[in-house]
Amino acid sequence: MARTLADIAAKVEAGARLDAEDGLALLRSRDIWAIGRMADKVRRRRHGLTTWYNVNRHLNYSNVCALSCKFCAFYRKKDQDGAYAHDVADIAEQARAAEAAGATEIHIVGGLHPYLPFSYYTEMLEAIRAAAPSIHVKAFTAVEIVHLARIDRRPRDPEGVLSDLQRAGLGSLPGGGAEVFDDRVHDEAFKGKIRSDQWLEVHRVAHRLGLMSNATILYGHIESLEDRVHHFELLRAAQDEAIEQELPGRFQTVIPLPFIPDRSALERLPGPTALDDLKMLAVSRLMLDNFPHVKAFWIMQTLEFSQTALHFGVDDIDGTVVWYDITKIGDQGTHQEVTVRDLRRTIREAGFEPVERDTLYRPVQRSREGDVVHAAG
Ligand code: V47
Repeated sequence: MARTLADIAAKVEAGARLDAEDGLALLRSRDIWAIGRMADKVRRRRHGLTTWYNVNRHLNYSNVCALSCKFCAFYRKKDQDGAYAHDVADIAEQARAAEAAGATEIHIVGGLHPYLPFSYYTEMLEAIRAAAPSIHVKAFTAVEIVHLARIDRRPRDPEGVLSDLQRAGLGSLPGGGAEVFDDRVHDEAFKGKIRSDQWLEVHRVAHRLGLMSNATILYGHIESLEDRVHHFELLRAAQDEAIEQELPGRFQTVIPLPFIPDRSALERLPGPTALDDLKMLAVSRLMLDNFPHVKAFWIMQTLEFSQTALHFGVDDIDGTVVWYDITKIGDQGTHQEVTVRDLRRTIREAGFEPVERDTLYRPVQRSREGDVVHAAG
């Protein structure tokens, strides 16, 4: 018999785990209020009214990429107009400026640069540590980690790469590059990228080494609803395993990313609607019952939308951001920033309580001047 929303609501009420059929029924349903109520219930059970945000800065060290993923408008080929790769000294200076402006985190990702040596990445981390010792470096997607394992002259595996990066100052892994865990979609929209098994393996290794990490799902392009549910199932199983094995690292946060068609090779596609966006955030909360946090990334959804999303399972908004190059809607430039004041007002106005966090979700306390005085244990 087909699963009804009432069946699912009863499971949610009882704190029971949803299965793939439930996930599919939720994604197929048009009853956005019923879905929102369930997600909000689970969110409030876990976090009450607390809504996290962070003072961060995103940095894209290079847009040069060996791949040509159809959904991506960010990459350039090495000699193409607009291709760039920042010097280590420039990156360290940006980290210093970010720290001086009060950021607790720098989020660094780039394309798969075909020629930069492995030493560029370790030197980048060391230079940041010297220039901005208090800043947490969340950097390099699983895709970049596998790329680094391939480019080094010594035979490497992701474990060796991650250990070297960790020694040089890497603090955690972001959730990018997961796209949708399905081979058909992979071959059509991001052929050449690592597949789901490798993405999950890099995160497993990171967790073994004590690194926290995040996970994304890129939806609203050529994937099916079944593919989305399958993606959630694989992420949930990976987190179950980390918990069962008591690994020192875990997934902290899921970030559902709506596909932005602008300037990509899939520009003819319409991209997801706002209702689909709300549903994906809510279903992420409901399916990923072992992920503590669901994050709205306002860069891709707008801050106004993120405010509504707080009623659909979201407990976290990333962040002050400042610079972002990977996606731009319409004629937006690279400078994309919100102030702490706007973030807090957005959260408060929705009826929630803003709490500044560091990357590991410890509350940050600041002096009246705005200096970090304490990130509680
Ligand atoms: O890996 C690329 C995606 C990701 C497009 O871990 C696109 O805290 C939509 O992963 N439309 C980068 N998405 C962003 C990301 C992220 C963002 C915020 C926080 C965290 C975190 C991670 O953006 C890429 C790719 O999956 N992406 N092109 C596009 N056209």
